[in-house]
Amino acid sequence: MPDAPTIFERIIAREIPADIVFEDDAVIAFRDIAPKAPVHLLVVPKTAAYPDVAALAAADPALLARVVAIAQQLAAEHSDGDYRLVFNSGANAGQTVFHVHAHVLAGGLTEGSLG
Ligand code: IU
Repeated sequence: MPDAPTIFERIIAREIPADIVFEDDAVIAFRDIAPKAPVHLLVVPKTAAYPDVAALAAADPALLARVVAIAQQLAAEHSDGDYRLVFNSGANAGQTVFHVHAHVLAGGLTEGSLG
């Protein structure tokens, strides 16, 4: 039996609301409901086939590249073009939704930089 739909599948199906900022045939992006930065967007491939970024990279690198390109485009549209791209992978790294997604964090990121 397939796994129950994740919250992102329900957002893609418009079963629950989200503040959608981008959508095409393969990808959707919306504002994170609990923002960790002035701009905090999630870029989500519509397919539920991949639980994390490594699975996506192995199976469909072109789709991962599309996610990154959309993240860059959205950072330019919603902030100054600079951004942090985060893929939590695994519960011990804070992943709660096992449908691959990129966090795009932008605006006021000077403090807490990993660099
Ligand atoms: P994570 O990398 O799996 O931890 O990210 C899941 C994110 O999904 C997290 O930042 C939540 O705030 C966010 N989110 C959301 O934007 N809308 C929702 O309805 C739910 C979670 I539930």
